Amino acid sequence: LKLETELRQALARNEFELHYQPKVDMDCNKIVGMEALLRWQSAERGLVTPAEFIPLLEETGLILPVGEWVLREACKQARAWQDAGIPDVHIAVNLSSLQFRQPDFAGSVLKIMQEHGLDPAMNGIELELTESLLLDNVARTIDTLNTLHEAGIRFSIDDFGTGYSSLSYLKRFPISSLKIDQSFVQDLSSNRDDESIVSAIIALGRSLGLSVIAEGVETAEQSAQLRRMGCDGMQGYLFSRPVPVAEMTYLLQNSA
Ligand code: G
Ligand code: G
Ligand code: MN
Ligand code: NA
Repeated sequence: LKLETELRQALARNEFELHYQPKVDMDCNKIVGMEALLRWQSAERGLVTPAEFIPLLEETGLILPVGEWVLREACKQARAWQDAGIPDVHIAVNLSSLQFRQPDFAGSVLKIMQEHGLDPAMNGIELELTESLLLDNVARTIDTLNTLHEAGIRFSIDDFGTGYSSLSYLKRFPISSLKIDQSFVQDLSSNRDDESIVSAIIALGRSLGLSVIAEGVETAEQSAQLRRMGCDGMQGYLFSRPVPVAEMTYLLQNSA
């Protein structure tokens, strides 16, 4: 069976699921949010990670219905956690450029939140955008971001440092946080260039009033260094891998 056909069936058969990876505060280790990461639970292939199928979803346009499913699922889960008395859950959803460029993307996000009884200003759905997505048609990007921002949606820039963000654009986008790409975190303690880049991103974030989250934090040493450098939060295997919903619920219930 062609992978494309399998992916269409996966959507129809509801074989996609979201795993969640906590973002934690650097000082107190409290969970301050989480990133939703798409997984495909295939009968034939087992658990498939997105690196293996996102490119094809994008090529075929299937990312549109799948991306909408992701948003709905994240909203459904935010609703469920709220109903279970877990407050202030903040779910970050990754967006593809194709999705973001859909006519009235902003309206469709707000509609999905409304359908789940979520007030965008109260119950954080955060959207993770890449630098290349942001810089493709800046005028329209700002328009879409502003519409959603005014309703209370927050934005972060994913994989920050790997793209081409001009600092002047950064100031014009209503962004709340920068996520330092994990490639700079990996060798932080031994590589002076990485250390310089990370410290520059933290300084930039601070001067623009953005929170800075480090990705791919795997060791206590990296965590301690990032903390000394003034990083606000971290995400990575040190605290938790991306986990299924039941485990995430457990983590939330037991977060300091
Ligand atoms: O979860 P890792 O677990 O393997 O994710 C690999 C890549 O897939 C990451 O770059 C991540 O941004 C992307 N990704 C994960 N979930 C989604 C999603 O729901 N939508 C989009 N567009 N990308 C996703
Ligand atoms: O591109 P994006 O940042 O959205 O994707 C995050 C990717 O990083 C996912 O594939 C996720 O599973 C992976 N990831 C999360 N934490 C760690 C970590 O501590 N180490 C490594 N190597 N990968 C991680
Ligand atoms: Mn991401
Ligand atoms: Na990233």
